[in-house]
Parts: sequence; C-alpha cells; structure tokens
Amino acid sequence: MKNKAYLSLGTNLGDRFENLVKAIESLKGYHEIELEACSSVYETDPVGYVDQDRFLNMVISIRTSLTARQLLEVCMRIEEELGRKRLIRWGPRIIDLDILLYNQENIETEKLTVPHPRMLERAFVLIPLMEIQENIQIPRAEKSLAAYLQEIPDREGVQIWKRKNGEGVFALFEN
Ligand code: GSY
Repeated sequence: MKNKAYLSLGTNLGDRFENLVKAIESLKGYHEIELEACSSVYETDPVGYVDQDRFLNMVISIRTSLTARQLLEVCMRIEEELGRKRLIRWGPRIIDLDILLYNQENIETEKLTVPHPRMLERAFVLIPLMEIQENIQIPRAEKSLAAYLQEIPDREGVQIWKRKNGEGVFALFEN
C-alpha cells in the first residue's frame, strides 16, 4: 500500500487501554489499512482543558490505500462506533484518532489539516512519535522533533504506562 500515515490515539474515559485496543483492532479490520508500527502506551497529563482525568496516548504508523480524506472518515467512524460523544470541545473522550501525517503532504481543507496543526506543541504526540520514528521529516517544520520537544514545558507529564514489547495484552497490537 503506497501511502504512509501516522495517527495519534488518545483516551481518558472508561477502560482506556481497552479503548486503544478496540480502535487499533477496528483499523486493522479495514483491508485498505496495514498496521506498520506502534509506540508504547503513555499516561499523560491533560493538555488544554486540564480539569479532567489523565489520558493514555500512543502513536501508530500505517500503510494505506485510502486517501487522507477517506482515512479521516474511517477514523471518525471508529470514534463513533466506540461511543465518542463530542460534548466539551477539549473535554474527556473515549477515543480520539487524529491524523498527524499523510506521506509528506500538506493538506488544508475545511475538515482536515495535515500535518496536524498542534502536533509540534504536544509532548503526548512527540514522545510516542519519536519512539517509532525519531528522525521523521515533518513538512514545513524548521527543527528536529527533539528540538521542538525541548521547548515544551509539560513534557514531564508524559510517562510510560505500558512498554512496547512488554508482557501481556500489549501483544494484541502486534501484527
Ligand atoms: O488531542 C487529543 C485530545 N486531548 C488530549 C490527549 O489526547 N492527551 C492529553 N494529555 N491531553 C489532551 N487534551 C486533549 S483535547
């Protein structure tokens, strides 16, 4: 499959780990999507609206024959199937599936902006992304990911929660 995309997953409601597993299983259920790599799972302090529970976050890379627009629709469908309700804009959520990167493309439409507009400001995205691809090139970025990360004050709020290749149910994510 010719396109490569990176997705960010986040959850802070219900059984957070199960939400991640279900989202990844759903993505793998599409024959147009091939899971390539998963980061570890991180527990992270909420960013934005801070009066809410801690998140589990991770990043995955996929290969896909879907266009970016189709991939967005798949992500939104999975969010809905897992029961996400959009109540408070930055508030608690069962699952959030964001497209970070799609090839090296710059996409700006009403529904989708890629690279994700806030990805370089979020330690909960940069840390798992760097784990799976440290030297990734981000369109229009002027510095390395490590340099962006150094500028984020709350990076201590991102802690490893389940290490990749660790024991147990995390193996579910492997191909
Ligand atoms: O952008 C995704 C939803 N979200 C998150 C998140 O996934 N993790 C953390 N730590 N804070 C967040 N704030 C929002 S909104």
